[in-house]
Amino acid sequence: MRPELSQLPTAQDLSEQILHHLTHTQGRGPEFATVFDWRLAVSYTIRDLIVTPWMAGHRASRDRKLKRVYYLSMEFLIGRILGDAIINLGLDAQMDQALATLGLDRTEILEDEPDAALGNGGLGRLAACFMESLSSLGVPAFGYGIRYEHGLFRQRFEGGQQVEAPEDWLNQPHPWEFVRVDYSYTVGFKGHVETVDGKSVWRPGESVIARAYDTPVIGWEGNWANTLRLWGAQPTNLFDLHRFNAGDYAAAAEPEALARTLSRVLYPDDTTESGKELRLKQEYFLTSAALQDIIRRFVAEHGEDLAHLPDKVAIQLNDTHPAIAGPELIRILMDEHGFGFTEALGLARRTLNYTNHTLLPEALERWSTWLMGHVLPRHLQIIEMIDAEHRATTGRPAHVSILQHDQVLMGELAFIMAGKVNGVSALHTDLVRSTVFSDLHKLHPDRIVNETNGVTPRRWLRMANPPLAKLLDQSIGTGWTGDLDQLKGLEAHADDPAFLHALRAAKRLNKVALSNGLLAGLGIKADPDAIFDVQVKRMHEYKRQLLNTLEAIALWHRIHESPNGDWTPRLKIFGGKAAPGYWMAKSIIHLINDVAATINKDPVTAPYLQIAYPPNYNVSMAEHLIPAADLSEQISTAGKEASGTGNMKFTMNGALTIGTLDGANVEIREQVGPENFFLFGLTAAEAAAEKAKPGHARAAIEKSEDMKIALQLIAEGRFGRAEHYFSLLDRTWNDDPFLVASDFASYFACQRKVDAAYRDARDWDRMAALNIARSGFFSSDRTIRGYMADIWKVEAVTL
Ligand code: NTF
Repeated sequence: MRPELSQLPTAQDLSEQILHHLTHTQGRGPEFATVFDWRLAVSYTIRDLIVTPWMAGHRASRDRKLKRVYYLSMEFLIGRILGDAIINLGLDAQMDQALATLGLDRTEILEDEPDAALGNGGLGRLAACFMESLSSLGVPAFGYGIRYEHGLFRQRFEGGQQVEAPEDWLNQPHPWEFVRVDYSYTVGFKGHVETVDGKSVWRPGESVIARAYDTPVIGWEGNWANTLRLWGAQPTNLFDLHRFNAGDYAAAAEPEALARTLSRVLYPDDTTESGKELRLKQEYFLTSAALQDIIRRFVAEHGEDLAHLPDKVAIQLNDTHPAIAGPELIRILMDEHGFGFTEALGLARRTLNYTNHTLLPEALERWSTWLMGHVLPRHLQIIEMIDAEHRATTGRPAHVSILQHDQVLMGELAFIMAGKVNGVSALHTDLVRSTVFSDLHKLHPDRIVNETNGVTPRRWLRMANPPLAKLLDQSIGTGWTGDLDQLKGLEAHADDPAFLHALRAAKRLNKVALSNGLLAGLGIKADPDAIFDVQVKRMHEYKRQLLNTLEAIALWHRIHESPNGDWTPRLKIFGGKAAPGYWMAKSIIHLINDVAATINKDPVTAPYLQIAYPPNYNVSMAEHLIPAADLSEQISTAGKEASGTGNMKFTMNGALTIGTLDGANVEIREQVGPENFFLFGLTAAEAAAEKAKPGHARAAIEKSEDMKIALQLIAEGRFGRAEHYFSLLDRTWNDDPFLVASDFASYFACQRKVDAAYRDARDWDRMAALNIARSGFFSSDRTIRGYMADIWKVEAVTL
């Protein structure tokens, strides 16, 4: 335990500070204060405590001239901040006491905070876990992103169908951020390139101001805090006074409206590239502001000579979204600092690194050359120079290049401009080497490295699962929170009936709490002794929520055939949003809701099978669902899920996985042992071969009576109108690109093994204990250490 812990505020200090902020920051007396006022007062109290280590860290990094990590990401899916900050500061008990003396309800206060939903799914949540681990390890780092006024849309269901509404987390004061009016940068777009004294000069045709909003991210034990710096767009001229005075108020406000659209909304799509000019502008807005800020800080600390940039700066590009950083850094070095092209290129490559998060071809960003030239004319020239240089130095033939078919391939650009390129699980990295980037890998065999994803155990175990955290503390001590490998110590308890009993009791508490929530929210009466079988993630065909749904239908049908059979009760829980324009994913949502509506009111099957699909799945909901899960559904078509991180959270929380050999499932199974993992389905290689067979879907359906019946029941209109599902059925019979049919029989059989295993409580609990004990590898602390050693070459600070 750190020495300063004794200097932490007492419960009384905290309650005094809360009252102080209530009065002096919120301007409210306790007698008039709402939950919101109290929550803000509590947040400011906690923020005050973060500021001290935060500033100390900044000073230390600056004074010691340390190398820093800069994580550029279009998404940071942070969720709520307050609960996590209290825990990381080690103030859990004191705060509980303080709130109790003030007569406040802790849960009510914590749940009043809106989720900061500045991301879609895995990529954005990984960035948030990384920020927390960077602080927990004491690595000097900045996260750079966009301060979207509207995060990911809110989802509700009408007639079983997804309806989207705007999210408005900034419609109320956000107590965690500090606005930095002095850190504002101009970001240009469009215009033309001139040659002045033999040098290229870009004259942008439009510009906006990027203004910094800083949120400190406190690490475990409160020793270090890094900054998440989000850029908000501001107009260069607030409004057109001339037009205003002429009475044209709408037109007068145009410059402001135009600028603000840049940071208005998060693109609600994670796995398809979007060909929108606004999206390209957002990407450049983030990148340009971040690079200007990085260079300003470098010059302030190390002087004007940017030749040393790679010694002090490691930039990580989270997917291709900020890949324009390559040409932008070269532009700054050449056009603004007088470097030659080759030298600028070399410096940029030693500074930049790129993480690939998906192999799905539709997700690999590409921009039309026309659009790139229109929005960023100078960058297009530089991209052409990068491409020419690369082909000249590697002998790469002209038909494979960054610019192909009038498009700029951002993956190629990111790869060519990166010192290191990493995949996010062992399997994914192998596939990055052998598929999307196979020819670049041959030219640069040392460039691709693997860094298997991880998640922060502070949020996903200590905070989300208090009953389990308490049991772990009692069984192996508290050290696991900062050193997840210590969970290994649990193996010694895996055969101890008292421990297993306590483990079951902890899980049951979570299941009861969730059941109460489902009853209140959805009217579903869940049996806490049923298997809680959970699939939560973005809705996407490759993740195969359809496979899970068809299994439910087939099971329902089988129970009907022998209602007196020995069935294991199961509650299937789904959660997830579909991209608003992704028709097929929306159709699957509709189907799940229709199937749930029919099955849940069937008195014959009700004791054995229920389906719950709470709307608006987000980080906070995940914190409730994951700790209550017995079974984690990780059933993507092998070769499609780059890693998965939800799979790791479930494992840590003692859920067993039913899964394919995909993404990090492979490593989870290796770690926990194949006997503690429910494996089914084709491997990545088998899946690729299967897809190549003509008529694979129909052939597989014909072989599985259960699948055939499930499809038949949908086609008969047993779950809402059949015509809603004609396209879905047609696609499943005739195309089935994600091999639902080919894996169905294996999945169905595996689920029956799960049923049988769950009936042996003792053995199930033992498997759950071993899953927890062997999940230490999936801490994002381990991942960050990997990036530090293999990619960034930075060290943690000891204060
Ligand atoms: C996601 N990619 C992958 O689909 C997940 O498997 C992975 O765990 C996370 O990244 C984090 O690495 C994306 O969200 C995107 F946008 F790249 F498709």
